[in-house]
Order: sequence, then structure tokens, then C-alpha cells
Amino acid sequence: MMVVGSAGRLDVDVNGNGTPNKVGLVRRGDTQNGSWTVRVSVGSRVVTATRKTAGWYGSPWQGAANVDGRPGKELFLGVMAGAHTQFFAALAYQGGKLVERHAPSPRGGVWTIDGAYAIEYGWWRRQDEPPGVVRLKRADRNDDCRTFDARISTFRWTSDGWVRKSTKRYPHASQDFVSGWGGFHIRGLQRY
Ligand SMILES: [Ca+2]
Repeated sequence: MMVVGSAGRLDVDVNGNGTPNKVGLVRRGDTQNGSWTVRVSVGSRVVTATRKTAGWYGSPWQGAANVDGRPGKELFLGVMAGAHTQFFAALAYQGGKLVERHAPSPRGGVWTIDGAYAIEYGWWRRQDEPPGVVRLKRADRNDDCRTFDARISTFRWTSDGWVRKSTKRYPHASQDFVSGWGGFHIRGLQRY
């Protein structure tokens, strides 16, 4: 069992009142079949969330960032990892509990990142944009082995969930154009 955060380094403003909440993380099991439980102190209460992990090596903690634009930061924790793909759950404090804030993508609600020879998959947020705007940059290598089918999709969180605002497609993008797209490019989150 691994316990992190006791030294306070995971303190995060989860409920958005401007004061950090104490966040604790407990990990159980092993790399292949594990789980984690995150505990957040809110006032005199403690709210928790538990998820199973598969293929996850090391700490599942990726960081915290306000991605949905609602007050408070979402906690990003790894749930599954493949050879080069990683999947994360994002937990938001809402209605007095931790709820999962799904990614604006069709991949089962998890936040996917990838960076490999044939694919770049990453999430971006610019500080100069309104709260709740997030961008998916995805590029798949074409059959010519040289260029990429690349897309940049912009989403905004609303009371009805994520809404796609725009998608730009670059069907024959160069390697230079898509290089470095993969991973999180959001302040507060580790890239990989
Ligand atoms: Ca938020």
C-alpha cells in the first residue's frame, strides 16, 4: 500500500472556495490489477472515490487542473496503461461528492493520451481562453508513412456537458506540424 500526500503536497482547491483541500491517495494491489482511493477533506467531511487500475505502474497521480471551468480543480488519476497509451479519470467535486468528469471524446469517458510512431493524442488548454475550453489534438500517421491525418477539436463545458465548438482537419499534416501533440498540455498536469 502506498500513501502519498501526507506531507501536504497534494493539497488542491477541489471545491473552489479559494482554500486548498487536503487530498490523500491510497494505492492497493499491483501493476496489473490494482486500485486507488482518493480522499478529499471538505470542511468537516471527507469525500472519497475509488477506481480500479490495469497495467498502471507507479503513482496514478497526474495532477489537478480546472478543466471544466466550474469552481475548483479536477483531480486526474491514471486508471489504465498500455504500451504507450494512458487513460485517466478526472474527478470533480460536485453536489457534495466526487463525480467523474468524462472527457469530450467517444472513448468511454476516460481521458486518453498517446505519443508513438503512428499516433499523437493530447489535451490542450490555453490560459488566454475562457474557462471550460479544452482542445483535443489528434494525429494518425497516413499510409504514406510520412504525413499525418490531423485534427484539432475544441470543446466547451456547459450545463449540458461538453459541446464541440469546432474541428479543424489537416489530412496531410507534416511530422513537424504534429510533433509533440501527445500528452497533457494543461497547467497543473504532468504531460505523460
Ligand atoms: Ca473545475
